[in-house]
Amino acid sequence: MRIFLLSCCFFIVLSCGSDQPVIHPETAYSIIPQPVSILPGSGFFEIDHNTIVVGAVELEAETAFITQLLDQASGYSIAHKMGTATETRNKIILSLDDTLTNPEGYMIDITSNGIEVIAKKPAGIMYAIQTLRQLLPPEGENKIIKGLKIPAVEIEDYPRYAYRGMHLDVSRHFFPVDFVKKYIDLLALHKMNIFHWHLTDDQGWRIEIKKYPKLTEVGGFRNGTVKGHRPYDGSDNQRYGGFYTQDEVRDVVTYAEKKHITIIPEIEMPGHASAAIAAYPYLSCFPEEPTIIPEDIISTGGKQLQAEGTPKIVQETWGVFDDVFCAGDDTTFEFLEDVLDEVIPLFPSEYIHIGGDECPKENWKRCPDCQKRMKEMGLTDEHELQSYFIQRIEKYLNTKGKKIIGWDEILEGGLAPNATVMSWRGEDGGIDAAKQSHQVIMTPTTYCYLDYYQFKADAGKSTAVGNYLPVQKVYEYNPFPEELTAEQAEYIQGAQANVWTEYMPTEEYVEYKVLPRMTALAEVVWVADSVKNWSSFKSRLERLSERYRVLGYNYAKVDPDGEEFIQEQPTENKSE
Ligand code: TNX
Repeated sequence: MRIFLLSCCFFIVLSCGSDQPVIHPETAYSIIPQPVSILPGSGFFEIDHNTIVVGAVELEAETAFITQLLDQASGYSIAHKMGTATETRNKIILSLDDTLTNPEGYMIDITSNGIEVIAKKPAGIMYAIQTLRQLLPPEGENKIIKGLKIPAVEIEDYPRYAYRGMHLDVSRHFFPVDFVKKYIDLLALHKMNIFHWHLTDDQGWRIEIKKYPKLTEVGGFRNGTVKGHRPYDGSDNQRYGGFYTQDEVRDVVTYAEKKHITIIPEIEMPGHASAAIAAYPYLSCFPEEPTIIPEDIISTGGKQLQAEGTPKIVQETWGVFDDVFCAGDDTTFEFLEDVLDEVIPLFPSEYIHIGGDECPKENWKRCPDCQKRMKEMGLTDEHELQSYFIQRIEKYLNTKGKKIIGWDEILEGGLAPNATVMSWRGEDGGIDAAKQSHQVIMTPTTYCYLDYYQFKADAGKSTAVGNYLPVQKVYEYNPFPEELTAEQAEYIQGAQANVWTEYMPTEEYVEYKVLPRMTALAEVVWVADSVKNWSSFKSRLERLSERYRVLGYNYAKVDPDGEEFIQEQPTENKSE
Protein backbone atom coordinates (compact mmCIF):
# COMPACT_ATOMS: atom_id res chain seq x y z
CA MET A 1 0.00 0.00 0.00
CA ARG A 2 1.43 3.30 -1.00
CA ILE A 3 1.65 6.04 1.56
CA PHE A 4 -1.37 8.26 1.38
CA LEU A 5 -0.74 11.95 1.32
CA LEU A 6 -2.97 13.99 3.53
CA SER A 7 -4.51 17.14 2.35
CA CYS A 8 -7.07 19.22 4.13
CA CYS A 9 -8.45 20.79 1.01
CA PHE A 10 -9.63 19.01 -2.07
CA PHE A 11 -9.04 22.02 -4.31
CA ILE A 12 -5.45 22.45 -3.24
CA VAL A 13 -4.85 18.83 -4.13
CA LEU A 14 -6.52 19.17 -7.48
CA SER A 15 -4.64 22.23 -8.55
CA CYS A 16 -1.13 21.49 -7.27
CA GLY A 17 1.57 19.36 -8.88
CA SER A 18 2.33 20.21 -12.47
CA ASP A 19 2.57 16.55 -13.50
CA GLN A 20 -1.02 15.92 -12.45
CA PRO A 21 -3.69 15.87 -15.10
CA VAL A 22 -6.21 18.68 -14.92
CA ILE A 23 -9.18 17.16 -13.17
CA HIS A 24 -12.60 18.73 -13.03
CA PRO A 25 -14.11 17.87 -9.68
CA GLU A 26 -17.64 17.86 -11.07
CA THR A 27 -16.84 14.92 -13.29
CA ALA A 28 -14.04 12.54 -12.37
CA TYR A 29 -13.88 12.82 -8.60
CA SER A 30 -17.30 14.11 -7.77
CA ILE A 31 -18.16 12.61 -4.39
CA ILE A 32 -20.66 13.56 -1.69
CA PRO A 33 -19.82 13.80 1.14
CA GLN A 34 -16.49 15.31 0.12
CA PRO A 35 -13.62 13.00 1.16
CA VAL A 36 -10.91 14.37 3.43
CA SER A 37 -8.19 13.88 0.83
CA ILE A 38 -8.23 13.10 -2.88
CA LEU A 39 -4.97 12.73 -4.74
CA PRO A 40 -5.60 12.11 -8.45
CA GLY A 41 -3.31 9.60 -10.13
CA SER A 42 -2.71 9.03 -13.80
CA GLY A 43 -4.59 6.58 -15.95
CA PHE A 44 -7.37 4.33 -14.77
CA PHE A 45 -8.29 0.82 -13.75
CA GLU A 46 -10.44 -1.03 -16.24
CA ILE A 47 -12.82 -3.75 -15.12
CA ASP A 48 -12.89 -6.79 -17.42
CA HIS A 49 -14.06 -10.38 -17.29
CA ASN A 50 -10.88 -11.43 -15.43
CA THR A 51 -11.20 -8.88 -12.63
CA ILE A 52 -11.45 -10.52 -9.22
CA VAL A 53 -12.67 -9.15 -5.88
CA VAL A 54 -10.83 -10.52 -2.85
CA GLY A 55 -12.31 -9.66 0.53
CA ALA A 56 -10.97 -10.44 3.99
CA VAL A 57 -13.03 -13.16 5.67
CA GLU A 58 -14.82 -10.65 7.90
CA LEU A 59 -16.04 -8.75 4.85
CA GLU A 60 -18.61 -11.03 3.33
CA ALA A 61 -21.43 -8.46 3.07
CA GLU A 62 -19.06 -5.80 1.69
CA THR A 63 -17.53 -8.19 -0.85
CA ALA A 64 -21.00 -9.19 -2.01
CA PHE A 65 -22.07 -5.55 -2.29
CA ILE A 66 -19.16 -4.35 -4.41
CA THR A 67 -19.36 -7.43 -6.62
CA GLN A 68 -23.05 -6.79 -7.17
CA LEU A 69 -22.39 -3.13 -8.11
CA LEU A 70 -19.65 -4.11 -10.52
CA ASP A 71 -21.66 -6.97 -12.06
CA GLN A 72 -24.44 -4.51 -12.73
CA ALA A 73 -22.25 -1.82 -14.25
CA SER A 74 -19.88 -4.05 -16.24
CA GLY A 75 -22.26 -6.76 -17.37
CA TYR A 76 -19.72 -9.40 -16.31
CA SER A 77 -20.12 -11.91 -13.56
CA ILE A 78 -17.15 -10.68 -11.52
CA ALA A 79 -15.30 -13.41 -9.62
CA HIS A 80 -14.91 -12.97 -5.90
CA LYS A 81 -13.38 -14.89 -3.04
CA MET A 82 -12.73 -14.48 0.65
CA GLY A 83 -9.21 -14.53 2.10
CA THR A 84 -5.88 -13.11 1.00
CA ALA A 85 -5.06 -12.11 -2.54
CA THR A 86 -2.36 -13.91 -4.49
CA GLU A 87 -3.17 -12.16 -7.76
CA THR A 88 -0.70 -9.52 -8.83
CA ARG A 89 -2.98 -7.48 -11.04
CA ASN A 90 -6.59 -6.92 -12.12
CA LYS A 91 -7.74 -7.29 -8.54
CA ILE A 92 -9.91 -5.41 -6.08
CA ILE A 93 -8.76 -6.10 -2.54
CA LEU A 94 -10.78 -5.28 0.55
CA SER A 95 -8.89 -5.68 3.80
CA LEU A 96 -8.91 -4.59 7.44
CA ASP A 97 -6.04 -2.91 9.22
CA ASP A 98 -6.34 -2.54 12.95
CA THR A 99 -3.51 -0.03 13.15
CA LEU A 100 -5.65 2.66 11.49
CA THR A 101 -6.94 5.16 14.01
CA ASN A 102 -10.42 6.24 12.93
CA PRO A 103 -13.01 3.50 13.55
CA GLU A 104 -14.99 4.60 10.49
CA GLY A 105 -12.14 5.77 8.26
CA TYR A 106 -10.96 4.15 5.05
CA MET A 107 -8.33 4.48 2.32
CA ILE A 108 -8.61 3.70 -1.35
CA ASP A 109 -5.75 3.31 -3.79
CA ILE A 110 -6.64 2.91 -7.46
CA THR A 111 -3.93 2.25 -10.05
CA SER A 112 -4.00 0.60 -13.45
CA ASN A 113 -3.23 -2.66 -11.61
CA GLY A 114 -6.25 -2.69 -9.43
CA ILE A 115 -7.95 -1.27 -6.37
CA GLU A 116 -6.90 -1.61 -2.76
CA VAL A 117 -9.30 -0.65 -0.02
CA ILE A 118 -8.38 -0.72 3.65
CA ALA A 119 -10.23 0.27 6.78
CA LYS A 120 -10.11 -0.41 10.47
CA LYS A 121 -13.58 -1.91 10.49
CA PRO A 122 -16.11 -3.30 8.01
CA ALA A 123 -18.14 -0.05 8.19
CA GLY A 124 -15.17 1.83 6.73
CA ILE A 125 -14.96 -0.67 3.88
CA MET A 126 -18.65 -0.05 3.15
CA TYR A 127 -18.06 3.71 3.04
CA ALA A 128 -15.13 3.13 0.69
CA ILE A 129 -17.39 1.12 -1.59
CA GLN A 130 -19.91 3.96 -1.59
CA THR A 131 -17.10 6.29 -2.64
CA LEU A 132 -15.99 3.90 -5.39
CA ARG A 133 -19.59 3.73 -6.51
CA GLN A 134 -19.65 7.49 -7.00
CA LEU A 135 -16.47 7.23 -9.08
CA LEU A 136 -18.37 5.03 -11.53
CA PRO A 137 -20.67 6.59 -14.12
CA PRO A 138 -24.22 7.02 -12.71
CA GLU A 139 -25.72 5.15 -15.66
CA GLY A 140 -23.85 2.06 -14.41
CA GLU A 141 -26.54 1.74 -11.71
CA ASN A 142 -28.93 0.25 -14.22
CA LYS A 143 -27.12 -0.07 -17.55
CA ILE A 144 -24.10 -2.01 -18.74
CA ILE A 145 -21.14 0.19 -19.50
CA LYS A 146 -18.70 -1.21 -22.05
CA GLY A 147 -15.08 -0.80 -20.97
CA LEU A 148 -15.90 0.23 -17.40
CA LYS A 149 -13.06 2.38 -16.07
CA ILE A 150 -12.33 3.92 -12.70
CA PRO A 151 -9.92 6.88 -12.58
CA ALA A 152 -6.65 6.37 -10.70
CA VAL A 153 -6.71 8.11 -7.34
CA GLU A 154 -5.71 7.87 -3.72
CA ILE A 155 -8.38 8.75 -1.23
CA GLU A 156 -8.19 9.03 2.53
CA ASP A 157 -11.38 9.66 4.38
CA TYR A 158 -13.09 9.64 7.76
CA PRO A 159 -16.16 11.35 9.25
CA ARG A 160 -16.36 14.40 11.47
CA TYR A 161 -19.22 13.05 13.60
CA ALA A 162 -20.03 9.56 14.84
CA TYR A 163 -23.81 10.12 14.71
CA ARG A 164 -25.09 10.86 11.20
CA GLY A 165 -28.80 10.34 11.35
CA MET A 166 -32.00 10.37 9.36
CA HIS A 167 -35.41 9.98 10.90
CA LEU A 168 -38.65 8.77 9.35
CA ASP A 169 -42.11 9.12 10.85
CA VAL A 170 -44.13 6.09 9.76
CA SER A 171 -47.07 6.85 12.03
CA ARG A 172 -48.65 9.89 10.39
CA HIS A 173 -48.23 8.11 7.09
CA PHE A 174 -47.19 4.50 6.80
CA PHE A 175 -44.41 3.31 4.52
CA PRO A 176 -44.01 -0.39 3.68
CA VAL A 177 -40.88 -2.48 4.20
CA ASP A 178 -39.71 -2.10 0.59
CA PHE A 179 -39.71 1.65 0.90
CA VAL A 180 -37.96 1.55 4.26
CA LYS A 181 -35.21 -0.50 2.61
CA LYS A 182 -34.99 1.97 -0.27
CA TYR A 183 -34.65 4.74 2.33
CA ILE A 184 -31.91 2.78 4.09
CA ASP A 185 -30.10 2.40 0.74
CA LEU A 186 -30.24 6.14 0.38
CA LEU A 187 -28.72 6.68 3.82
CA ALA A 188 -25.97 4.19 2.98
CA LEU A 189 -25.15 5.95 -0.30
CA HIS A 190 -24.48 9.11 1.74
CA LYS A 191 -22.53 7.35 4.54
CA MET A 192 -25.21 8.21 7.07
CA ASN A 193 -25.16 5.58 9.81
CA ILE A 194 -28.29 5.97 11.94
CA PHE A 195 -31.92 5.40 10.97
CA HIS A 196 -34.28 6.75 13.63
CA TRP A 197 -37.51 4.86 13.06
CA HIS A 198 -40.42 6.78 14.60
CA LEU A 199 -42.78 3.84 15.11
CA THR A 200 -45.54 5.12 17.34
CA ASP A 201 -47.58 8.30 17.55
CA ASP A 202 -51.14 9.53 17.94
CA GLN A 203 -52.19 8.61 14.41
CA GLY A 204 -50.93 5.02 14.30
CA TRP A 205 -49.02 2.36 16.23
CA ARG A 206 -46.79 0.60 13.70
CA ILE A 207 -44.95 -2.25 15.41
CA GLU A 208 -46.43 -5.62 16.30
CA ILE A 209 -46.36 -6.36 20.02
CA LYS A 210 -47.47 -9.94 20.61
CA LYS A 211 -48.62 -9.44 24.19
CA TYR A 212 -50.83 -6.52 23.15
CA PRO A 213 -52.31 -7.45 19.74
CA LYS A 214 -54.78 -4.55 19.79
CA LEU A 215 -51.90 -2.09 19.50
CA THR A 216 -51.75 -2.88 15.80
CA GLU A 217 -55.25 -4.33 15.24
CA VAL A 218 -56.89 -1.21 16.65
CA GLY A 219 -54.05 1.31 17.05
CA GLY A 220 -52.61 0.62 13.60
CA PHE A 221 -55.58 2.07 11.71
CA ARG A 222 -57.58 5.29 11.66
CA ASN A 223 -60.92 5.93 10.04
CA GLY A 224 -59.93 9.05 8.23
CA THR A 225 -57.33 11.77 7.87
CA VAL A 226 -57.88 15.50 7.90
CA LYS A 227 -57.50 17.27 4.58
CA GLY A 228 -55.47 20.43 4.02
CA HIS A 229 -54.14 22.77 6.67
CA ARG A 230 -55.53 23.92 9.99
CA PRO A 231 -58.46 24.60 10.42
CA TYR A 232 -58.64 21.75 7.87
CA ASP A 233 -60.99 20.90 5.09
CA GLY A 234 -62.94 18.01 6.64
CA SER A 235 -61.95 14.34 6.65
CA ASP A 236 -61.01 12.18 3.67
CA ASN A 237 -63.03 9.39 5.33
CA GLN A 238 -60.54 6.77 4.13
CA ARG A 239 -59.57 4.00 6.52
CA TYR A 240 -55.80 4.26 6.68
CA GLY A 241 -53.02 2.33 8.36
CA GLY A 242 -50.59 -0.53 8.48
CA PHE A 243 -47.87 -1.94 10.68
CA TYR A 244 -44.69 -4.01 10.64
CA THR A 245 -44.72 -7.55 11.99
CA GLN A 246 -41.80 -8.50 14.20
CA ASP A 247 -40.48 -10.68 11.37
CA GLU A 248 -40.54 -7.68 9.06
CA VAL A 249 -38.74 -5.59 11.66
CA ARG A 250 -36.02 -8.26 11.99
CA ASP A 251 -35.69 -8.37 8.21
CA VAL A 252 -35.26 -4.58 8.02
CA VAL A 253 -32.75 -4.58 10.90
CA THR A 254 -30.65 -7.29 9.20
CA TYR A 255 -30.82 -5.38 5.92
CA ALA A 256 -29.65 -2.19 7.62
CA GLU A 257 -26.87 -3.99 9.51
CA LYS A 258 -25.36 -5.19 6.25
CA LYS A 259 -25.18 -1.55 5.17
CA HIS A 260 -23.73 -0.54 8.56
CA ILE A 261 -26.77 1.43 9.56
CA THR A 262 -27.99 1.21 13.12
CA ILE A 263 -31.72 1.47 13.59
CA ILE A 264 -32.88 3.35 16.66
CA PRO A 265 -36.55 2.62 17.29
CA GLU A 266 -38.73 5.26 18.91
CA ILE A 267 -41.56 4.26 21.19
CA GLU A 268 -43.22 7.55 22.16
CA MET A 269 -44.12 8.28 25.79
CA PRO A 270 -45.76 9.78 27.78
CA GLY A 271 -47.33 12.01 25.08
CA HIS A 272 -48.31 11.29 21.47
CA ALA A 273 -50.03 8.18 22.83
CA SER A 274 -53.53 8.35 21.30
CA ALA A 275 -53.12 5.21 19.17
CA ALA A 276 -51.99 3.11 22.14
CA ILE A 277 -54.82 4.54 24.23
CA ALA A 278 -57.37 3.71 21.52
CA ALA A 279 -56.17 0.10 21.76
CA TYR A 280 -55.99 -0.02 25.58
CA PRO A 281 -58.02 2.83 27.09
CA TYR A 282 -56.85 2.01 30.63
CA LEU A 283 -53.52 3.64 29.70
CA SER A 284 -55.28 7.03 29.80
CA CYS A 285 -55.97 8.93 33.04
CA PHE A 286 -59.61 9.08 31.91
CA PRO A 287 -60.56 5.92 29.96
CA GLU A 288 -64.20 6.99 29.62
CA GLU A 289 -63.54 10.40 28.12
CA PRO A 290 -63.80 10.48 24.34
CA THR A 291 -60.80 11.21 22.14
CA ILE A 292 -61.19 14.81 21.10
CA ILE A 293 -61.50 15.38 17.36
CA PRO A 294 -63.47 18.47 16.33
CA GLU A 295 -66.94 17.84 14.94
CA ASP A 296 -66.20 19.24 11.50
CA ILE A 297 -63.15 17.08 10.85
CA ILE A 298 -63.86 13.75 12.52
CA SER A 299 -64.44 10.93 10.04
CA THR A 300 -67.85 9.33 9.70
CA GLY A 301 -66.37 6.03 10.94
CA GLY A 302 -64.76 7.68 13.95
CA LYS A 303 -67.95 9.50 14.85
CA GLN A 304 -69.93 6.27 14.59
CA LEU A 305 -67.51 4.41 16.89
CA GLN A 306 -67.86 7.09 19.52
CA ALA A 307 -71.67 7.12 19.14
CA GLU A 308 -71.69 3.36 19.65
CA GLY A 309 -69.81 3.63 22.94
CA THR A 310 -66.11 3.45 21.96
CA PRO A 311 -64.82 6.75 23.34
CA LYS A 312 -61.15 6.26 22.48
CA ILE A 313 -60.22 6.28 18.80
CA VAL A 314 -57.00 6.71 16.84
CA GLN A 315 -56.32 10.39 16.12
CA GLU A 316 -57.30 11.66 12.69
CA THR A 317 -55.85 15.12 12.89
CA TRP A 318 -52.35 16.54 13.56
CA GLY A 319 -50.99 18.29 16.60
CA VAL A 320 -50.49 17.80 20.31
CA PHE A 321 -53.18 16.11 22.41
CA ASP A 322 -53.99 16.15 26.11
CA ASP A 323 -54.80 12.44 26.32
CA VAL A 324 -51.43 10.99 27.36
CA PHE A 325 -50.21 7.93 29.28
CA CYS A 326 -51.27 8.07 32.92
CA ALA A 327 -48.22 8.58 35.12
CA GLY A 328 -49.99 7.65 38.34
CA ASP A 329 -51.12 4.13 37.53
CA ASP A 330 -48.51 1.37 37.71
CA THR A 331 -50.28 -0.56 34.96
CA THR A 332 -48.95 2.06 32.50
CA PHE A 333 -45.39 1.12 33.47
CA GLU A 334 -46.18 -2.61 33.34
CA PHE A 335 -47.53 -2.10 29.85
CA LEU A 336 -44.53 -0.06 28.68
CA GLU A 337 -42.04 -2.49 30.19
CA ASP A 338 -43.81 -5.38 28.42
CA VAL A 339 -43.70 -3.45 25.14
CA LEU A 340 -40.02 -2.64 25.60
CA ASP A 341 -39.32 -6.29 26.46
CA GLU A 342 -40.47 -7.15 22.94
CA VAL A 343 -38.78 -4.18 21.28
CA ILE A 344 -35.35 -4.71 22.89
CA PRO A 345 -34.51 -8.07 21.28
CA LEU A 346 -35.51 -6.80 17.83
CA PHE A 347 -32.97 -3.99 17.75
CA PRO A 348 -29.25 -4.47 18.44
CA SER A 349 -28.92 -0.70 18.90
CA GLU A 350 -27.45 0.46 22.18
CA TYR A 351 -30.13 3.17 22.23
CA ILE A 352 -33.89 3.23 22.38
CA HIS A 353 -35.64 6.54 21.76
CA ILE A 354 -38.47 7.05 24.22
CA GLY A 355 -39.84 10.32 22.84
CA GLY A 356 -40.66 12.58 25.75
CA ASP A 357 -41.74 15.55 23.61
CA GLU A 358 -44.94 17.56 23.59
CA CYS A 359 -46.65 16.02 26.61
CA PRO A 360 -49.39 18.35 27.88
CA LYS A 361 -49.87 18.17 31.64
CA GLU A 362 -53.62 18.97 31.71
CA ASN A 363 -54.80 15.42 32.38
CA TRP A 364 -52.16 14.78 35.02
CA LYS A 365 -53.27 17.93 36.85
CA ARG A 366 -56.81 16.58 37.27
CA CYS A 367 -55.98 12.87 37.63
CA PRO A 368 -56.19 11.61 41.25
CA ASP A 369 -53.64 8.83 40.57
CA CYS A 370 -51.11 11.25 39.11
CA GLN A 371 -51.61 13.70 41.96
CA LYS A 372 -51.21 10.87 44.47
CA ARG A 373 -47.97 9.81 42.79
CA MET A 374 -46.67 13.37 42.96
CA LYS A 375 -47.44 13.59 46.66
CA GLU A 376 -45.86 10.22 47.43
CA MET A 377 -42.72 10.98 45.48
CA GLY A 378 -42.47 14.59 46.72
CA LEU A 379 -42.74 16.00 43.21
CA THR A 380 -43.48 19.72 43.13
CA ASP A 381 -45.05 20.01 39.67
CA GLU A 382 -46.11 18.01 36.63
CA HIS A 383 -42.77 18.61 34.91
CA GLU A 384 -41.18 16.68 37.73
CA LEU A 385 -43.79 13.99 37.19
CA GLN A 386 -42.71 13.78 33.55
CA SER A 387 -39.12 13.54 34.74
CA TYR A 388 -40.15 10.74 37.14
CA PHE A 389 -41.80 8.94 34.22
CA ILE A 390 -38.74 9.16 31.97
CA GLN A 391 -36.32 8.25 34.76
CA ARG A 392 -38.36 5.21 35.70
CA ILE A 393 -38.28 4.00 32.09
CA GLU A 394 -34.60 4.85 31.80
CA LYS A 395 -33.82 2.80 34.89
CA TYR A 396 -35.71 -0.14 33.43
CA LEU A 397 -33.94 0.11 30.08
CA ASN A 398 -30.54 0.49 31.72
CA THR A 399 -31.09 -2.81 33.57
CA LYS A 400 -31.65 -4.37 30.13
CA GLY A 401 -28.37 -2.94 28.84
CA LYS A 402 -29.98 -0.15 26.80
CA LYS A 403 -29.62 3.62 26.98
CA ILE A 404 -32.30 6.19 26.26
CA ILE A 405 -32.51 9.09 23.86
CA GLY A 406 -35.28 11.64 24.36
CA TRP A 407 -36.42 14.88 22.74
CA ASP A 408 -35.22 17.98 24.56
CA GLU A 409 -38.34 18.25 26.75
CA ILE A 410 -36.76 15.53 28.89
CA LEU A 411 -34.61 18.32 30.34
CA GLU A 412 -37.67 19.84 32.00
CA GLY A 413 -38.07 18.74 35.60
CA GLY A 414 -34.59 17.17 35.68
CA LEU A 415 -32.67 15.06 33.19
CA ALA A 416 -32.58 11.29 33.57
CA PRO A 417 -29.03 10.36 34.65
CA ASN A 418 -27.75 8.60 31.51
CA ALA A 419 -30.00 10.10 28.86
CA THR A 420 -28.93 11.44 25.47
CA VAL A 421 -30.78 14.58 24.44
CA MET A 422 -32.06 15.17 20.93
CA SER A 423 -32.22 18.94 20.60
CA TRP A 424 -35.06 19.96 18.28
CA ARG A 425 -36.46 23.26 19.60
CA GLY A 426 -33.32 25.04 18.48
CA GLU A 427 -29.94 24.22 19.95
CA ASP A 428 -30.53 25.43 23.51
CA GLY A 429 -31.59 22.03 24.82
CA GLY A 430 -28.46 20.49 23.36
CA ILE A 431 -26.25 23.22 24.79
CA ASP A 432 -27.83 22.83 28.21
CA ALA A 433 -27.43 19.03 28.11
CA ALA A 434 -23.78 19.23 26.95
CA LYS A 435 -23.07 21.60 29.85
CA GLN A 436 -24.57 18.94 32.13
CA SER A 437 -22.19 16.37 30.56
CA HIS A 438 -24.89 14.54 28.64
CA GLN A 439 -24.57 13.27 25.10
CA VAL A 440 -26.39 15.37 22.50
CA ILE A 441 -27.73 14.93 19.00
CA MET A 442 -28.48 18.17 17.20
CA THR A 443 -31.63 18.33 15.13
CA PRO A 444 -32.84 21.94 15.34
CA THR A 445 -35.97 22.77 13.36
CA THR A 446 -34.23 25.73 11.68
CA TYR A 447 -31.77 23.49 9.82
CA CYS A 448 -32.93 19.91 10.14
CA TYR A 449 -36.73 19.76 9.64
CA LEU A 450 -37.34 18.37 6.21
CA ASP A 451 -41.11 18.72 6.55
CA TYR A 452 -40.49 22.45 6.09
CA TYR A 453 -40.81 23.50 2.45
CA GLN A 454 -37.67 23.90 0.42
CA PHE A 455 -38.73 26.14 -2.46
CA LYS A 456 -40.52 29.48 -2.21
CA ALA A 457 -42.87 28.29 -4.92
CA ASP A 458 -44.09 25.55 -2.58
CA ALA A 459 -45.24 28.00 0.09
CA GLY A 460 -48.93 27.80 0.84
CA LYS A 461 -49.51 24.47 -0.86
CA SER A 462 -51.50 22.06 1.24
CA THR A 463 -48.53 19.76 1.48
CA ALA A 464 -45.99 22.44 2.42
CA VAL A 465 -45.89 22.93 6.12
CA GLY A 466 -44.12 25.25 8.50
CA ASN A 467 -41.23 27.39 7.46
CA TYR A 468 -38.88 27.76 4.56
CA LEU A 469 -35.78 25.58 4.66
CA PRO A 470 -33.85 25.63 1.39
CA VAL A 471 -31.04 23.19 0.74
CA GLN A 472 -28.40 25.90 1.11
CA LYS A 473 -29.51 26.62 4.65
CA VAL A 474 -29.18 22.95 5.57
CA TYR A 475 -25.72 23.04 4.03
CA GLU A 476 -24.76 26.02 6.19
CA TYR A 477 -25.50 24.19 9.41
CA ASN A 478 -22.64 23.68 11.84
CA PRO A 479 -23.62 21.46 14.78
CA PHE A 480 -20.89 22.99 16.98
CA PRO A 481 -22.56 25.81 18.99
CA GLU A 482 -20.27 28.75 19.73
CA GLU A 483 -21.41 28.84 23.37
CA LEU A 484 -19.70 25.55 24.14
CA THR A 485 -16.10 25.04 25.11
CA ALA A 486 -14.18 22.47 23.08
CA GLU A 487 -14.53 20.06 25.96
CA GLN A 488 -18.32 20.51 26.20
CA ALA A 489 -18.64 20.22 22.45
CA GLU A 490 -17.25 16.69 22.72
CA TYR A 491 -20.74 15.73 23.90
CA ILE A 492 -22.22 16.63 20.52
CA GLN A 493 -22.41 13.26 18.85
CA GLY A 494 -23.65 14.60 15.54
CA ALA A 495 -26.82 15.69 13.82
CA GLN A 496 -29.95 14.29 12.26
CA ALA A 497 -32.65 15.47 9.89
CA ASN A 498 -36.25 14.70 10.80
CA VAL A 499 -38.89 13.63 8.33
CA TRP A 500 -42.30 14.16 9.93
CA THR A 501 -44.86 12.89 7.49
CA GLU A 502 -48.13 14.65 8.33
CA TYR A 503 -47.97 16.27 4.89
CA MET A 504 -46.05 13.55 3.07
CA PRO A 505 -48.71 11.11 1.97
CA THR A 506 -46.64 9.14 -0.53
CA GLU A 507 -43.20 7.63 -1.03
CA GLU A 508 -42.54 10.06 -3.91
CA TYR A 509 -43.26 12.87 -1.55
CA VAL A 510 -40.81 11.69 1.09
CA GLU A 511 -38.11 11.40 -1.57
CA TYR A 512 -38.88 14.87 -2.87
CA LYS A 513 -38.57 16.34 0.61
CA VAL A 514 -35.45 14.41 1.53
CA LEU A 515 -33.43 14.91 -1.65
CA PRO A 516 -31.30 16.91 -1.85
CA ARG A 517 -31.57 18.35 1.66
CA MET A 518 -30.38 15.09 3.19
CA THR A 519 -27.49 15.23 0.74
CA ALA A 520 -26.50 18.58 2.23
CA LEU A 521 -26.75 17.25 5.78
CA ALA A 522 -24.65 14.22 4.85
CA GLU A 523 -21.81 16.60 4.02
CA VAL A 524 -22.43 18.71 7.16
CA VAL A 525 -21.91 15.70 9.43
CA TRP A 526 -19.03 14.18 7.46
CA VAL A 527 -16.64 17.02 6.61
CA ALA A 528 -14.90 19.66 8.71
CA ASP A 529 -16.84 22.92 8.65
CA SER A 530 -13.85 24.75 7.16
CA VAL A 531 -13.84 22.43 4.14
CA LYS A 532 -17.48 22.96 3.20
CA ASN A 533 -17.88 24.80 -0.08
CA TRP A 534 -21.35 25.55 -1.40
CA SER A 535 -20.38 25.99 -5.04
CA SER A 536 -18.38 22.78 -5.06
CA PHE A 537 -21.30 21.03 -3.38
CA LYS A 538 -23.72 22.31 -6.01
CA SER A 539 -21.65 21.01 -8.88
CA ARG A 540 -21.16 17.64 -7.20
CA LEU A 541 -24.88 17.55 -6.48
CA GLU A 542 -25.62 17.86 -10.18
CA ARG A 543 -23.70 14.68 -10.82
CA LEU A 544 -25.18 12.84 -7.82
CA SER A 545 -28.67 13.89 -8.92
CA GLU A 546 -28.06 11.96 -12.10
CA ARG A 547 -27.51 8.88 -9.95
CA TYR A 548 -30.74 9.58 -8.03
CA ARG A 549 -32.55 9.75 -11.34
CA VAL A 550 -31.09 6.46 -12.55
CA LEU A 551 -31.86 4.80 -9.20
CA GLY A 552 -35.46 5.95 -9.43
CA TYR A 553 -35.56 8.44 -6.57
CA ASN A 554 -37.95 11.34 -6.95
CA TYR A 555 -35.46 14.04 -5.99
CA ALA A 556 -36.24 17.75 -6.08
CA LYS A 557 -34.29 19.49 -8.77
CA VAL A 558 -32.32 22.48 -7.62
CA ASP A 559 -31.00 24.79 -10.28
CA PRO A 560 -27.31 25.75 -10.25
CA ASP A 561 -28.13 28.84 -8.18
CA GLY A 562 -29.39 26.47 -5.59
CA GLU A 563 -32.71 27.99 -4.76
CA GLU A 564 -35.07 28.15 -7.66
CA PHE A 565 -37.96 25.79 -7.86
CA ILE A 566 -37.82 23.65 -10.95
CA GLN A 567 -39.89 20.57 -10.34
CA GLU A 568 -43.57 20.35 -9.59
CA GLN A 569 -44.40 18.65 -6.34
CA PRO A 570 -45.89 15.17 -6.56
CA THR A 571 -49.65 14.78 -6.15
CA GLU A 572 -50.83 16.78 -3.20
CA ASN A 573 -53.16 14.35 -1.53
CA LYS A 574 -53.15 10.57 -1.49
CA SER A 575 -56.93 10.40 -1.72
CA GLU A 576 -57.36 12.83 -4.55
C1 TNX B 1 -43.00 18.47 16.39
S1 TNX B 1 -40.19 17.37 16.73
C2 TNX B 1 -43.03 17.13 16.71
C3 TNX B 1 -43.70 16.18 15.82
C4 TNX B 1 -44.33 16.87 14.65
C5 TNX B 1 -43.43 17.96 14.14
C6 TNX B 1 -43.92 18.68 12.93
C7 TNX B 1 -41.00 16.64 17.80
C8 TNX B 1 -40.20 16.01 18.81
N1 TNX B 1 -42.34 16.61 17.77
O1 TNX B 1 -44.62 15.41 16.53
O2 TNX B 1 -44.57 15.93 13.66
O3 TNX B 1 -43.25 18.91 15.16
O4 TNX B 1 -42.92 19.56 12.43
